[in-house]
Amino acid sequence: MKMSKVMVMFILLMVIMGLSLNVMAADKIVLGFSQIGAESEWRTANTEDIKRAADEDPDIQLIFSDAQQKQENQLKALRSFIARGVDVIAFSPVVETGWDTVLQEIKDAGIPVILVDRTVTADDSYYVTYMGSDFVEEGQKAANWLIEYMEEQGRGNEQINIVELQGTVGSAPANDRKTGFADVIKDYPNYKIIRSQSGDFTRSKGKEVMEAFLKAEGDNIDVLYSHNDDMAIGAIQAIEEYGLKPGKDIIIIGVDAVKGAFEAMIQGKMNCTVECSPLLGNQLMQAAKDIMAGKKVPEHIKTIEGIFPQEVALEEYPNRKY
Ligand code: GZL
Ligand code: ZN
Repeated sequence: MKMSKVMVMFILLMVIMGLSLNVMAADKIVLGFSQIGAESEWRTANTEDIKRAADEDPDIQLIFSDAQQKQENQLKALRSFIARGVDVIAFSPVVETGWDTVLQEIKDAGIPVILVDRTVTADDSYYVTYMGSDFVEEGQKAANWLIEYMEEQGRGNEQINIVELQGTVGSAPANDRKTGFADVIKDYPNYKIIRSQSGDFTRSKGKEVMEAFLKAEGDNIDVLYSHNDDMAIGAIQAIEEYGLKPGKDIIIIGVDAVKGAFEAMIQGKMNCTVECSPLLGNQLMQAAKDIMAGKKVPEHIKTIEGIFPQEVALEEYPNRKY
């Protein structure tokens, strides 16, 4: 059956229209991001900053997914990004292991990967860059501050009993903050971790575990080292309910430097927080654009961060962005 010239023209027109529409949509980089959840002030600040940066960037279309702290939800989200054919995939892995298969699937689909905030044990050929803090260094900073502080208090040679609230079991920050802290105190035999358990980075679990520590060790506890400020804030409530003074009877060190920690330090209930910045939004958008432009991206984009003891909390508080 001979197709009329009009029909051929019409089909051609449709094809050209389709292609041009495709090209139009293609001018935005489609970035799929799988977020862990909303377990802490840090996490919500990280999410807000990533969404802000994407909204402000005309070249990026963000597809955001919240996994409610479940690895299986992250795996589902990553596979949905592959199915949608996004340009770049980014995620903050809730734990370090269990990603090899999906990372291979993403590699086979030819989609570049950016690790945000936390790392994985999988081979680093599976991702273009890891942007985030050096958690071992954060643990070392916490321990070094404690030793210096105890010296200043004239307690450097006392037996110092420490309880440790660990982050989410299996997560890079929990593993590495534990390692970094232990690395430093191993040279000081009078510093001893007498209890260590996960509070899963949340205030409620931090309070619960601290209650158990107090029941078991009570007045025997000199220091609390908490892998994040949220668990420390939960523990402060437990310490007060137990009848001790947080920040005085028990020296409290947290990590993140969220506003809640500054408020606790200003009240004299917490002694120090090691900064771990969640403000990775701009770096993430820039890395996605550089990757799509074929530019070289460093394999580790390290977050710049400090440490804030109680005595600077009041003056620093107004500058805090999260
Ligand atoms: C650290 C981040 C941790 C924070 C917690 O970069 O992964 O997860 O320290 C958060 O507050 O829940
Ligand atoms: Zn590094």
